[in-house]
This record gives sequence, C-alpha cells and structure tokens, in this order.
Amino acid sequence: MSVFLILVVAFLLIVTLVQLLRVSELLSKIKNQDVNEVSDNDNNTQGWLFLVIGFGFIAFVIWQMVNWSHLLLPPAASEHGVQIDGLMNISMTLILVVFFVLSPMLFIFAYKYRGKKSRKAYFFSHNNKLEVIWTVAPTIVLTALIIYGLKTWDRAMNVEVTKNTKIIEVYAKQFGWTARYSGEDNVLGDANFRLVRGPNVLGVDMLDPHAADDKITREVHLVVNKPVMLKFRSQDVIHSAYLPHFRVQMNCVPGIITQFGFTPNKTTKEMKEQEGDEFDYILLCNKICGGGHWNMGIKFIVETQEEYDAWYAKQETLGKQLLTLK
Ligand SMILES: [Cu+2]
Repeated sequence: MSVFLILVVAFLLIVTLVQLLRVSELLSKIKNQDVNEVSDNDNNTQGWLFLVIGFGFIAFVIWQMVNWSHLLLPPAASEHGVQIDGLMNISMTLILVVFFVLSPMLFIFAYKYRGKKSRKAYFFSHNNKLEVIWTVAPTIVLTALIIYGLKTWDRAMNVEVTKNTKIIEVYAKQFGWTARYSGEDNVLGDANFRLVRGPNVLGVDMLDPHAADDKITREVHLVVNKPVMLKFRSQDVIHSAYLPHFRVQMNCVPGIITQFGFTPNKTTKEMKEQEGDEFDYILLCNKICGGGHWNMGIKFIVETQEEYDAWYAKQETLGKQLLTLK
C-alpha cells in the first residue's frame, strides 16, 4: 500500500512540475519574452551551484577518506604482499595528487569563465607545444607505473618451488573448501574428479604411491616465514581463492590446476595482538559461484614450527582415513 501511495505522490509531483512549467511559458508569452534565453542571472546561479556542488563533492571525498579508512585491510602479512602494497600506495598517491590539484581547478575555472553577456569567448584552435607536453608527461608517468606494476606482478607470480616449500592443495566446490597436505614426500597424490566417491571427497587416486601419506584437513596451518605453494582445483564451477591479508588471489578452474606461492611473515597470534582478538586469517571465495557463495571460507592459521608440528602430527594420513571409513 505504501509503495502505491509513494508512486501516486511521485506522479502528482511530476504533473505539478509540468503544469508549473506551462504557466511560466504562458506568462513569458504574455510578457513577450523568450523562455529559452539565458540571462546573466541564470549564468551566475549555475556558476555558483557548480562551485558549491564541486567543492561539496571534494569535501565528501575527504570525509570518506577520514571516516572509512578503518575499513581498509591491515598491512600485508606476506613477503610479496609488502611489494603489492607499495605498488598500490604509489598508484593511489599519484591518483590523489592529480585529483586534488585538477578537480578544484576544474570547478574554479568553470565558475570564473561562466557565461556573461559582455564577454566573448577567445578562439584558440591549436598549440603544438601544449599538445606535446600533455601527451609526453602522462606517457612517461604511466609507462614507469606500468613497468613497475609488471615487475611486481612477475615477482609475485613466478615463485620457484624449493625443497623448503610446503605443497598444499586447496580444493573448491559448491560451497566449501577442503585442504590436502602433500605428506612426508611433499608430493600430492594424483587426483581426478571421476574418482570422487564416498569418503574420497577429493577424488584422490589411491593407487598412486604419493597419495597414501597425504592428509585432508578442514583448516590450513602454515609455518611463519616458510614458503608455501597452494595448488587449486575446483569440482564444479569457477571459484576464486582469496586470501586478503596475504594479498593472494587465484581462480580455481575445473579441469586445470592453478597455483600461488607465497611466504606468510606474521603469525595469527601477532595479528591478533595488532588487530584485536577476533582476528583470523581466512580464505574466501571471490567469484559469485552460486547460492552459498557468501558462506564459502576456510580458516588459515600461521604459527611457529613447533605449534605446526604438533598440529600436523595429530592429522590422520589419507591412507588411514579411507581405511577406517571403509
Ligand atoms: Cu565459490
């Protein structure tokens, strides 16, 4: 009912406005005036409005930066994440400097040179020097920024697997994540979605000798300052593994294995001290993958080697898990 009333009110308002316009048109006809003629008075009003709305907008931008800055992510908790933050900070600084210099100029000049009966616009067709300056200057800045960006990207994406690198599979399906540790041999057993059956939820090929020592877990534990290589698979649709605090994101695509290697450099405990007790690292799905997408997360815990070893020893190997379940 209230929606209907709102629609009626909106309709009546439009009708009133149209009628008012008609009245003013008729009035000007009687007075023998052209309604479409723009007077100096109109120009002044519009010029002032432009100035007020423009600077109001800049003030709102500053207000948002001050009041909403607590919603930004905390500083990166991985080695490459610090470089990504550096790239982000330089890009944002450049954008903000240009924004805060150019937009006030835009509003001030639009006001200063607003229409006036006594003033005639100056005809200015071309200036080679100016054209060269405003083409070359942005080209240099943007080229430098792009090269810097590509280098940062390259360093983050081409991480080599050393013998110290822990290999962990992160498996996505509608709607949840499962992790698989590669076991003592640090090699993941082969897997295929056709083998997904009963308790073998990841479709691991148990005939592969590398498979028996793998361990399936419901959370991911990592050792601080030790490199890790996450290998992603998906069972159904494209998901995206997103670890905001480590500045990690990678698509999980059915049929192929994607990967992301990184080194976490702050333990969960250190982050709790810094960010508050509710803090936890989390891997979220960042691809709208269906109805339960919003609830698709898995906890990550970064800890010391001793804490990790204690936890890891308690996890059953896949060979044992499947045997006991059979
Ligand atoms: Cu998903």
